[in-house]
Amino acid sequence: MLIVFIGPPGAGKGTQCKRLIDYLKIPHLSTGDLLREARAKGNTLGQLAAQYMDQGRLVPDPLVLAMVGEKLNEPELAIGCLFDGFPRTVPQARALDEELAKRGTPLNLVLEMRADEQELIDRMLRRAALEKRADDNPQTFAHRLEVYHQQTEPLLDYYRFRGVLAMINGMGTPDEVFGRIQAAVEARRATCH
Ligand code: B4P
Repeated sequence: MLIVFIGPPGAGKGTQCKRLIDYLKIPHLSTGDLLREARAKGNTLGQLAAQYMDQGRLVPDPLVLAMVGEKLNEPELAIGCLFDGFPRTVPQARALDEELAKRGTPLNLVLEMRADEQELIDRMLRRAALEKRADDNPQTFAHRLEVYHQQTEPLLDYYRFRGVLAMINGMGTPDEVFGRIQAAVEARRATCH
């Protein structure tokens, strides 16, 4: 299955992807992880990306698409993939659709993770204390939420129109949220066969 996770920062995309990888045994592609890896290596992409990430802005589409383009051609993605935090803009979604259309493997499901804004802020503060990520501070986080509403939410209509969108309530324990995701995945699987 080819599944996209969309949601505001802290909605639990990364957390739930880890569980779904174990459940479905398919590869995972997290643009956030790839960008943080590039940053840790200190290469040109990483240095450029850091300037955007630290301000809570999206990394420009051409940089993200160049980075993801190579990965999309890897043969193991033919069995499926969990796209975590990608696409985040309509041009990214169009580029992904074009690539998947060339391979004749359209997206099966887009999971929209939703959670109350105060809960997102509380999670970010807890993660900030543990992981010390440069983009987990109240000011940057507020900007990341604004960017989500402006640039990423339009994707929801894009995918609703294509009939692949499912809303997941991201409130509650990670186990409770995963139960809802499992139900949505199984419902879609039943219609795929
Ligand atoms: P991401 O790495 O995608 O990060 P995120 O939105 O903060 O996280 P996520 O929703 O995965 O939350 P998580 O599970 O970790 O992006 C970071 C930055 O990279 C972006 O701001 C942007 O600059 C750049 N970027 C990435 N992709 C891009 C793209 N395609 N285009 C352009 N720029 C891009 O959960 C958060 C915390 O909550 C964790 O500590 C977790 O333990 C906790 N948590 C999760 N679920 C919980 C639950 N049910 N209850 C309690 N706590 C929970």
